[in-house]
Amino acid sequence: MTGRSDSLFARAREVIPGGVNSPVRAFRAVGGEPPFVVRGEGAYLWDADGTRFIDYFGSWGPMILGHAFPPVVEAIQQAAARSASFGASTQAEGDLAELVQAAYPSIEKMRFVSSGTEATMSAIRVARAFTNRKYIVKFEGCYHGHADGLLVKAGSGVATFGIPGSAGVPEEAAHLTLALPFNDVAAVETALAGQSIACIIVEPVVGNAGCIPPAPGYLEALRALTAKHGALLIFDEVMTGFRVAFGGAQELYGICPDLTTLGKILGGGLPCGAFGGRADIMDQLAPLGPVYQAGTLSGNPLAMAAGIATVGYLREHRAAVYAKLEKLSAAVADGVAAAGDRAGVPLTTNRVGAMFTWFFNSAPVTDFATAAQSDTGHFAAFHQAILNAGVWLPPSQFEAAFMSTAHTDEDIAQTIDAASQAFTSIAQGN
Ligand code: KE4
Repeated sequence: MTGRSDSLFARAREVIPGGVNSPVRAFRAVGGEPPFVVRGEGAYLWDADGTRFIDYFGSWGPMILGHAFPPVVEAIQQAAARSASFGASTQAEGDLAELVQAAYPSIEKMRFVSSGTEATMSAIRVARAFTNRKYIVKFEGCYHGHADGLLVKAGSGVATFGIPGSAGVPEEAAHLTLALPFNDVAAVETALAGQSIACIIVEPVVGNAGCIPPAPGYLEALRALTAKHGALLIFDEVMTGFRVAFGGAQELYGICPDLTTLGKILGGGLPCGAFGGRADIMDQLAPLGPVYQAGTLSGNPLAMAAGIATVGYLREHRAAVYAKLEKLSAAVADGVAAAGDRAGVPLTTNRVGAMFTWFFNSAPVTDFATAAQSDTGHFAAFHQAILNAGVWLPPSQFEAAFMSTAHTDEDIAQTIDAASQAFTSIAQGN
């Protein structure tokens, strides 16, 4: 770090805890100081020192069409000229809702909110009301935002209730959540047989432990077991929605959840989330039913405009977009993996469509426990070396990398070359 970024970071730390508005941005897991971004265009970010980076975190998922995609920029500009917010209903909310329904047939009714956190906490509240049950199940390594009941670590035994995963989370809140191993059907059977569970919330493809695909038959088992025990199945597709397929993981794996949460790509980079599903469940919400949920900026016209432009473009160009994302993602994932092999650096590469992770691990990564065996020191060294070569990966071994339609074959070649040099440096013990 030199120049303006480091002075901007120093200033930020004076007024913002850690100098960041979200912890992962502080680079604590990889060392060094984060570049401060001044501009993005296409697949690239530029920092305050004028350095250009190929961007593989894409604002943590939203920027699937690349930064400053002209149709999205124009839509936001036009909406802003009509005022940024009304706090009243607009046509755009129905327009985007219908676009979502066309992609997610399981979503009979939905409500927009301003973040993925709001979406998941609201979905859980409506699930609890609908089932008249209070206990929920999540999975270790899955992140669903920072609502109290979702910041929970696994208890001592597989089927024991959670313990707080953060200071400030009362044990009473954690106690209502079971945190189970991902990809372990027996653990789910034990939990559902032993307790009256309102819902299971799952990242159908885990992104928040790094990318971990569901084992064959796992999602089908969650669907069958929740139906058998009267629990609702919530697919948290905040990350996978429009990412692994236009219709998300539920399209890719052919599963119909009771509720779905969306975010990230849905808002095209603006603050936007949504939760939705069966109408008989969603009609529990005020003003129709007894479940309260609200938001000043829910359905915000700028976010709706950005979402309509983004989701509309993905729908209009669906075949070409997802074919390109698959080609570019396979090329970079496999190319970097091959470079690691050549350098003798053990890697496990997990990928589902345009989300992927290189685990510094010689064993298969199938859940958080195996992901946690990865060599985070080697990851940190890799991250720093490849960043210095102009390639910006998500700054944690336990995050997924993302491809956009703006990346080019040249970007992929540059990335593989930078990775090869970084692996050589690691293999030489530098
Ligand atoms: P937000 O409240 O950050 O919009 O969404 C929370 C959320 C919910 N569900 C899933 C599957 C998510 O991945 C997220 C947020 N993802 C992280 C990235 N791992 C956001 C980045 C950050 O926290 O800064």
